[in-house]
Amino acid sequence: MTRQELVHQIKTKKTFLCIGLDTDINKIPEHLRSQPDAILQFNKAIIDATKDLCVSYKINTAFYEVLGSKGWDIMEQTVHYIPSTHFKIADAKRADIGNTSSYYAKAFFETLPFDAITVAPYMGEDSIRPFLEYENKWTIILGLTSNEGSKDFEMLTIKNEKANFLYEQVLQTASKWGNENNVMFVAGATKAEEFANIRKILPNHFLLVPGIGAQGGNLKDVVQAGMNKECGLLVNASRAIIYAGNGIDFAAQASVAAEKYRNEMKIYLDSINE
Ligand code: OMP
Repeated sequence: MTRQELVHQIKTKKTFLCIGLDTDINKIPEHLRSQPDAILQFNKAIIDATKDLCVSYKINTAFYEVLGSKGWDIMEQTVHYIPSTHFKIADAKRADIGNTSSYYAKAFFETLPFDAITVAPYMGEDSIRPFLEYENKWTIILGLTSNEGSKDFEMLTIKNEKANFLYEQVLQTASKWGNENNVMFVAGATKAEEFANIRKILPNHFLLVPGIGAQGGNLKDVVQAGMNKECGLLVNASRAIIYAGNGIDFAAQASVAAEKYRNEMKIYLDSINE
């Protein structure tokens, strides 16, 4: 999907919500659990109920890999079920030596029809380059993550003339590997106090923002410091939406939770279009 198409979807649907399909067999409603294709049924019901409220779905591969080959098959069927209008993210956090990365890229961009993949920048440019060679595909590089451990490396003080923290150096260097049309960065909603700083370094890039809902990040804080004239944000919630209910009406409950976020996002989007 191109940047133009993504921005068009955001403006038309008045939402920049990304729903995380972190589907866990232990958390899905009991009435589904005994069925052989429980996770696929769950995902399909969630997608049917929420597709008008979001522009993107993020499949965290861990929740599928844990099930072995069956899980990989469910992931494949799920990504094919997502409408072509939606931005499909493989949250796989890959990147390796170039030769290996080229097969990760092929796996997620050719064998599977994802629009984007999350990658770790630690191994440097040659580990990311193979992902960038695909036209109209996106590489989402971990910038400042939402977890506690971000302080261990990402927030290390490095103090050179351009950066105070290591994550800033990552944003500065890695943004040059690609461009605003094929690179996004992860910025955790729990780190909203750093968003103004992130926007100084990357005024135009899209940011994938996980961490609202279950991790306690706040949508308003993220938007106030992080939104740009094209929106520039994909805000992800996984557990807060997909497990909003756990009865027969779980999909309707997920839709209610997604709609709450969408309604708030609509107000913010209207304010940049005025
Ligand atoms: P919830 O906390 O349930 O909304 O899930 C958040 C999702 O975003 C999970 O799939 C995480 O693996 C992912 N994530 C983070 O929570 N923090 C990050 O810094 C980066 C990611 C990610 O790359 O998506």
